[in-house]
Amino acid sequence: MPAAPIDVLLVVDIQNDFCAGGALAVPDADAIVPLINRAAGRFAHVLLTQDWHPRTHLSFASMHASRKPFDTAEFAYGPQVLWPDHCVQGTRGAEFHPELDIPHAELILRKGYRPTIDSYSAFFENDRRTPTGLAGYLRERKLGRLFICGLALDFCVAFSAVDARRLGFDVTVVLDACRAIDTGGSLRRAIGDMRDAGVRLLHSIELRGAVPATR
Ligand code: VGL
Ligand code: ZN
Repeated sequence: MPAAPIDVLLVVDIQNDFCAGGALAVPDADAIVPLINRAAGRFAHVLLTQDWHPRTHLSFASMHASRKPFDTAEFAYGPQVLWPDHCVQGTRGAEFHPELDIPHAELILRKGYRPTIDSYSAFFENDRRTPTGLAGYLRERKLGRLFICGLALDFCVAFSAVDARRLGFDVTVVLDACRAIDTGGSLRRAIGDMRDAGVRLLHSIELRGAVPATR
């Protein structure tokens, strides 16, 4: 019999620029940090993602004359939302929230570092082709049952969850440990896409039944 898949918590983009006072602040983002710290305590294996852009990233509205943040532009790979400059490599805005407290996190996966390709998903960049390497990492370590939380629910969390399902992982999103940007109908679309892909959605209280306490 094949061994049972191992549980892992993927904590997405809990960085200053997505929190209060940040360049791309997600409403009420700070409220989820204690929930995530508590959830992480249940998992033996936790991975973090970090949005990590060069200063002149093409997803920044500032790179496009006469374009504003939250406009949509046509990129080589299709439509792309233009963002305020955020999570620039080596800046305070790109650092993790000071109250994020997960010393046992095993991996920090940086994404969005290619100047002309954005990367919402922790698995594939927005061209939907360029892999980040995370699928191979998870498979090699037999981390087959993913729980995902963080920012933003309608972009990096949802894209990661849907890709993980397509790659054959068992995927649960912990909804109350996420917050959304919600621009141009993105939140409705993201919830629909996750449901269609077979992503389980639950509340952090339900982790008690879903994940045996390992720490
Ligand atoms: C994100 C927009 C741009 C996210 C990252 O973490 O969801 N959203 N970069
Ligand atoms: Zn970004």
